[in-house]
Amino acid sequence: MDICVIGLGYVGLPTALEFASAGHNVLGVDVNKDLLCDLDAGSFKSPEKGLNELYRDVLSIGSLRTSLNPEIADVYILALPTPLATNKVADLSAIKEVAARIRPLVRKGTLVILESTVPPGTTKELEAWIAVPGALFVHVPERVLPGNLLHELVYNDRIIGGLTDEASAAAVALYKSFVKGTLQVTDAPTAEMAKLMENTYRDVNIALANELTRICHCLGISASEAIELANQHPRVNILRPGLGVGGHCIAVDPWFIVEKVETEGSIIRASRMTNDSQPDYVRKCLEFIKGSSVRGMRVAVLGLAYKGDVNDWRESPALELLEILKRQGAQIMVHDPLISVANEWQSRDLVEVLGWGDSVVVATDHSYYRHIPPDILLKVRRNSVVLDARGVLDISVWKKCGIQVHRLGDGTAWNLSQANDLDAQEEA
Ligand code: SAJ
Repeated sequence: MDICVIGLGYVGLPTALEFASAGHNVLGVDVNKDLLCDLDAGSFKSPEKGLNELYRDVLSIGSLRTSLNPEIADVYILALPTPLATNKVADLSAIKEVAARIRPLVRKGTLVILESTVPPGTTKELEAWIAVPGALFVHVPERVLPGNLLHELVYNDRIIGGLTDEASAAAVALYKSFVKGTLQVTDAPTAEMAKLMENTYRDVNIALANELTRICHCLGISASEAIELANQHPRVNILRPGLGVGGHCIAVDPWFIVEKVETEGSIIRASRMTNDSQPDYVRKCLEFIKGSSVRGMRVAVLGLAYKGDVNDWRESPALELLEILKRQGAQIMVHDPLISVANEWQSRDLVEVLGWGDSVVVATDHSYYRHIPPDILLKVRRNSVVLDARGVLDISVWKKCGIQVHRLGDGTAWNLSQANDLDAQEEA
């Protein structure tokens, strides 16, 4: 089949490579000329496990071409960004624009697949934007986890939501060429909603863990121990509190549900608010433990990525924390083992960062931080306050080095009204 994959991001490119490796002729389309040059020149590199090997295999077969422009094909796969606009609704402009570009190329029987995460009803809208009678439209939401992307792309079950049975059947036949998981057929709005529900479920559950931990702080109860005990119930699985939710999916997708029905969605909205306010909550925790406002404090922040062991800082709550600390007059130094620069933040040497700060906040649960050797820990300044907002540090090793580590939910009573008082004093 001739397949045109439009959008070669973290979903589109691996998808294009899998189809190319499965024997299809693939045209990869993107607006990023540098990426296309790298792909054509054989110099593309990715930190994602297995992706470089797959790319080299495809290069040797010669089944992937790239272009800035779509061409006539049997199948179009749209893997385009659908960010959140400032008014908390989905920005579908990239999809609309591509719909206009492929419209003259689509024929009766052409399969148009939307992989991007979208509000319910968007696949139907896409059909109207393209408006070619007999063309087949399907929503096939992506479900991959950065860091384990290729494995999940092949082995996860996939939802296939066609506007018609014929469209679903065509998509099933296509995805069978590399997906080993089950292909579950439904209609397009159900597929759209199922994808959004997956990430909303996770967001609400993370918010619950964060909220329970805040309540435990007020009561002087160990949230981590209580969560561990509650999770021994066979039907309970409370997640971990942290710095909030990052990445471009979980912090965004719940809004695509609530935008559709204004009169409902209170739990979903509240969860978004809780998770979004978590970086500022952690700032208050730091002030409480240190007993002073962050103004002038030398804060060493460990981690820029939105979650552990990835080099992705999209919507990272670590960056939000950095912005808050900067706004409030803290001095800041940053380290991340996988990211050298994110926005204005440049990763520095860990020894330098730890030796400089009079407080340390762990913002990302990179496994690297679990194994910081004692000779480096000895560089941490005496009397530094260490707040592990991700529960990743091996506290016993830090303790042996004479450093007390504070964790969210560790059982200490944190009366954050004191931090609120400091805020009020700052404002006055
Ligand atoms: N987090 C916590 N506490 C936890 C678990 C996670 O604070 O107990 C934080 C993480 O640190 C991170 C955020 O939540 O900042 C989200 O991380 P994640 O690993 O839960 O998910 P993502 O955003 O990397 O990928 C999600 C996945 N969806 C689900 O697990 C339901 C993935 O399968 C989707 O494909 C992806 O969103 C997407 O593209 O939609």
